[in-house]
Amino acid sequence: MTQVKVMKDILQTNNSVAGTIRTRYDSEGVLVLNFVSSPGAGKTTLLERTVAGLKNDMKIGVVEGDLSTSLDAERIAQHGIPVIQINTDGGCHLEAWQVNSALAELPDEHFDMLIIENVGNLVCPTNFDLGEDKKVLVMSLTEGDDKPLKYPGSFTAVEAVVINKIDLAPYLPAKVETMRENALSINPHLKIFEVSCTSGEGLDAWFQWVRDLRAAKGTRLTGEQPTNA
Ligand SMILES: Nc1nc2c(ncn2[C@@H]2O[C@H](COP(=O)(O)OP(=O)(O)O)[C@@H](O)[C@H]2O)c(=O)[nH]1
Ligand SMILES: [Mg+2]
Repeated sequence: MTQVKVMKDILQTNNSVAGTIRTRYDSEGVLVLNFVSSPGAGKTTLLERTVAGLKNDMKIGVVEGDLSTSLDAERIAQHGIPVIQINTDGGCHLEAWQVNSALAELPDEHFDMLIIENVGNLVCPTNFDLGEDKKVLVMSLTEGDDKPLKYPGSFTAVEAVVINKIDLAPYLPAKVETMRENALSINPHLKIFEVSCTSGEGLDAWFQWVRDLRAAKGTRLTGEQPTNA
């Protein structure tokens, strides 16, 4: 009983800070994405691809979450993008207060999109709202096409699934189509992308979805000239 109460308190506090983050970035027209996945599914590689594909169209900032090390942040920094690393020191997910503190460390300029890479874990991160517009689950084919059925909560908590590593399909028993069907059987509203972050296959549809989400937030892109009304 006590544990339930403590968990409720933690989530309530988290949701309150997440609400503050959401209100701020809604008012500024900044798109916020939260990447979640098992370790090694390809979150950082998708982030690198996304930054490389979209950084000429929009100003992007990144928050990296990891148990330890700044290795992922170093990968992102190589693309010339502002990035802040959070080390959770054993924590299996990011919480909104950590993200809020990290966002305060980003350069004081207008961003069009912020991407948060959560700690690699298929369960815990999906319980914690970080004030994002969309949670995106990266699921690699190497994890097996039964995972949507085994981790249904992760598929109901997100708006989009990126099925990654489809280049490996010829070598695996897992089938892209089965993973897609299993994911949709859990959550029929999911937007699903089938990609290879290695070959680049399928990424154009992903880029377009992100561009459309950004446009839907309303505010003009950084660097775009205001139109004369
Ligand atoms: N074959 C293949 N490997 C990939 C792909 N995307 C990522 N990887 C590899 O998978 C490993 C884990 O990727 P990473 O982005 O670090 O995963 P993260 O832990 O979710 O951030 C790295 O060795 C990547 O090079 C892909 O589409 N195909
Ligand atoms: Mg990573």
